[in-house]
Amino acid sequence: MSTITKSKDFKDYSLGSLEDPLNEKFKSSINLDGENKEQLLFDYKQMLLIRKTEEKISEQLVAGEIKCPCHLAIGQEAIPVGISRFLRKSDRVFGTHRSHGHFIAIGGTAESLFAEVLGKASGCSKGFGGSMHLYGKEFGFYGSVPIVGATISLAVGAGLAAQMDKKENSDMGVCYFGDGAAEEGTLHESLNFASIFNIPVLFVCENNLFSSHLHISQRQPKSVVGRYADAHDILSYTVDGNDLVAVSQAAQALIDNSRNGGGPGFLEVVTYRWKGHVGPQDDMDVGIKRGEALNHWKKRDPIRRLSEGLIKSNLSTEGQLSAIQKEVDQSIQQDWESALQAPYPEKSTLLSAVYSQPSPGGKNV
Ligand SMILES: Cc1ncc(C[n+]2csc(CCOP(=O)(O)OP(=O)(O)O)c2C)c(N)n1
Ligand SMILES: [Mg+2]
Repeated sequence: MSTITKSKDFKDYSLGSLEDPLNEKFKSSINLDGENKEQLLFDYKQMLLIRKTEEKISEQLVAGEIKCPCHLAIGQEAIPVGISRFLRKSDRVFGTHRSHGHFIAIGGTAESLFAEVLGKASGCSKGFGGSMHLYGKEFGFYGSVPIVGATISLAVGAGLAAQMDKKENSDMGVCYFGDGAAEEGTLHESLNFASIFNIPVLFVCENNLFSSHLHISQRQPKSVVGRYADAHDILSYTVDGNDLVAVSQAAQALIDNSRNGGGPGFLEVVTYRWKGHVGPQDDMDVGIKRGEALNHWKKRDPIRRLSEGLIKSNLSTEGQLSAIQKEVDQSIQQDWESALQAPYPEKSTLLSAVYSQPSPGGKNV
C-alpha cells in the first residue's frame, strides 16, 4: 500500500521529506500491491499521452508554430490521471491556467487541444480560447481559466447544484488549483462555505512548491497547504503527487465520502513542474534557475516510477510498455497533423461569443 496521510498528521505542518529533492524514498518504483492490472495499464497510457502531448506542444512552441502562451505540467501527470479514475461525465470539473493534463485525463482529445492552441476552428473552444481556456462539457470539463483561483468558488457552486439534484451517490464539483492560488481569499471563503453547507466538492491543490518564480518557503510560514482545510474542519490528505497509487487512493477515499453525504474533501498532491512557469524552457522565466533541485525532481518521474513498478510486479514487460509508447507516439503525430491541416474559424464568427454588441460609434453597449 502507498501511504496516504492526513494533512494534520504532518508534524508542524511541514512537508519534510516530501518536499526535499534529495530524499531517495520518492525516487523508487511505486508500490502496486492490490492494484488492478488493466486499470494501471490504462493509466500508464493516459499519463504517457499527457506527457507526449505536452512535449509536442513544447517542441512546437520552440518551432514557432504555436504562438499562444502555454503553461506545461510535465512531471505532474499522475495527479489528474489518479483522480479521473473516480470521476464521471456528470461531475463538474474546473481547471487552471495549467490544465492540459486535467483536460485529457477526463476525456479531452490531444487533437482538440492541439487545434485549440493553434487557434483552429476544431479546437475544444473553437479556436477562440487557446491553452488557458479549455472546455469539454460533454465529458464533465466545465472550463479552465487564466485568473488564478477563479474556478475554486465555481466548483463549490457546481457542487451545490449537484447537492440540490438530490441524487443518491451525488455528482461532484471538482477544482484543481495551485499552491499559489491557495493564497487568494477565494479559497478560504470557498472552504468555509463548502464546509458549512456540506457541499460535495473536491478541492485539489497541486502543490508544486512554486507560484511563478517564488518558492513556497519565500511566501508561507508552513509548506502543507492542507492546513487551511483543517481550519475549516474539512477532511484533507497530503500525498506524494508523483505516486499514481497514492493519489488515486486518497482521491477515492475523499470522493466516496463526498458522494455519500460526507461533505467536501481536500486533496493536496505534492509535485514539481519540470518546465519554467510558462513556455518550453526548463528554467524560470524571470531568470531564476532551479538548478540541481530540478535534476533531483526529475528522478521522481511519475511515469518511470509506475513503469518500473509494473515490471517489478510482473504486471507488464518492457516489450508491452514500449508497444504502448509507440501507439501513443503514432496517435500524437496523427492528431498534430490533423490539427495543423484544420481551418481557422471563419471571420464571420468573430463576434459570435461576444455578449455586448459594439454600437455604430464604436462604444460598447
Ligand atoms: C488573480 C491572478 N493573480 C496573478 C496572476 C498571475 N499568475 C499567473 S499564474 C501565477 C502563479 C500561480 O501559481 P500556482 O497557483 O501555484 O500554480 P502553478 O503555476 O504553480 O501551477 C500567477 C501569480 C493571475 N493570472 N491571476
Ligand atoms: Mg504552484
